[in-house]
Amino acid sequence: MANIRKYQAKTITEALAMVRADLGRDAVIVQTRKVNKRVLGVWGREMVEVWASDNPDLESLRRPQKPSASTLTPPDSQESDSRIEQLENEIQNLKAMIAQLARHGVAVVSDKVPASTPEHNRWLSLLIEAGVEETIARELLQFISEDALSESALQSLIAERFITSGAITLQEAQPKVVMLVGPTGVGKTTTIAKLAAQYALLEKRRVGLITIDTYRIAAVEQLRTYSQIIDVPIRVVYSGSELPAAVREFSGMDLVFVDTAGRSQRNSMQIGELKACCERLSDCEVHLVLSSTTKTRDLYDIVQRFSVMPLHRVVWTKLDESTTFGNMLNVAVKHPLPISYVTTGQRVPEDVEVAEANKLASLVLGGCSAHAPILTPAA
Ligand SMILES: Nc1nc2c(ncn2[C@@H]2O[C@H](COP(=O)(O)OP(=O)(O)OP(=O)(O)O)[C@@H](O)[C@H]2O)c(=O)[nH]1
Ligand SMILES: [Mg+2]
Repeated sequence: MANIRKYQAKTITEALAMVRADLGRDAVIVQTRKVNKRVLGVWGREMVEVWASDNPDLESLRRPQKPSASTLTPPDSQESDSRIEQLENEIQNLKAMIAQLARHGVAVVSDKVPASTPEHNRWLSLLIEAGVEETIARELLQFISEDALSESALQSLIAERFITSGAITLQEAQPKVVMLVGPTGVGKTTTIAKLAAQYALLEKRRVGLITIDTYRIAAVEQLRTYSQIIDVPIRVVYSGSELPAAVREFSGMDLVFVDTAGRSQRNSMQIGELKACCERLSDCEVHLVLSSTTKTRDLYDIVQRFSVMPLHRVVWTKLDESTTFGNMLNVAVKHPLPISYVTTGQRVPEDVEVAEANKLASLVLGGCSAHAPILTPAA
C-alpha cells in the first residue's frame, strides 16, 4: 500500500532532502505547494509543502501537464536540487528587478496601454503638451483609476519618479570633492560659484576651488573672479595628472569643487579625457549638469554619453528659462540618477536650491496648465 506523507520546509531543496531521507531515493513527489505556516494561531512564514510517496506506481497518478522529474534517483537528484535552487534564485532576482523597475517607472507593462477614460485622455494630452513622453505619461496614468485621478494624485505619482539626494554632505576626516561635468554653457561654473558661496559664507565651511578648464582663458578668469569675491582659494590645473596633487593641497578643506570644461557629448575624445580626470580621483562625487532648456532626445544622448564616467548626481539648471519641464521627468524615468540641485537664475549665490521631488513634480504639472511658477522667484 502506498505510503503518502507530507513534508514542510523553508525551501523546496530542504523539503526534497527530507523526502529523500525519509522515503529513500525512489520516492515519488505527489504534490508541491506553498503554504503559510501558522505560529501561535497567526500567519507566519511562507513554507514549501511537499506530498510524497514511497510507491513509484503513484507516478502514473500525477497530472499529465506536470511531467517534470519527480523520482529522486541518483545521480540526477542533486542536479535537479541545484536547478530548483537556481530557479528559485532567478525568480527572486526577477521579482526584485520588476519591483525596482516599477519604482523607477520603467515600462513593465505594454506601452500600448491606452488612457482609458476621458479624464485620463485629458491628462494624457496635458502631460504630452508639457513635454512628457507619451509612453511615460501613459505609464503614469495607468496607475490611477478614474475615481482617484486628480492633480494632487498625479503630482504624488510624478514626485515618486524624481529621486533626490539632498544637499552635498560633508565628510568628517577628509574634504568632500565634488566635480561638475556637462555640456558647454549649461552653468557649471556659475553653479560652483553659487554653492561655494553658500558653503563658505553661509555655512562657514572651508571651501577650495580647482579648475581644469584651461581651454579658454576666460574660463579660468571667470572662476578666479568668483574665488576672489567669495574669498576662497583656487588652483588651476593644466593636465589631469596634476589633479590629485591639487586636491591634496586642499586636504585641510571641508569641500573642494572641481570645475571642468564644457564638453559636447558627441565628442568622444573630450569625454574620454574627462573620464580620465575623474579616474585620477579615487573619491569624487560627480554631478552631471543639465539645462532644463535642452530637449529630451538630446538629454538622453548627453546622459548616455557622459555615463562612461561614474555619475552620482544631476544638477538641473536654467529652470527660470523653461516653460515646460516634462523633459526633466523623462530623464528621471529613463536615467534615475539622484538630483542634487536646481538653479533658477544667474544671481550668485541666490539662484540655487536643493532639489525637492514634490516641487519638481509640481513644475511638470505647472507646464500642463496656467500654473504660477513654484520655485522661489527672483527678488
Ligand atoms: N537664466 C539662467 N542662466 C544661468 C543659470 N545658470 C547659469 N546661467 C548662465 O549661463 C551662462 C553660462 O554659464 P556658465 O556657468 O559659464 O556655464 P558653464 O557650463 O560653466 O559653461 P562652459 O564652461 O563654457 O562649458 C552664463 O551666462 C550664466 O550666467 C540659470 O540657472 N539660469
Ligand atoms: Mg565653465
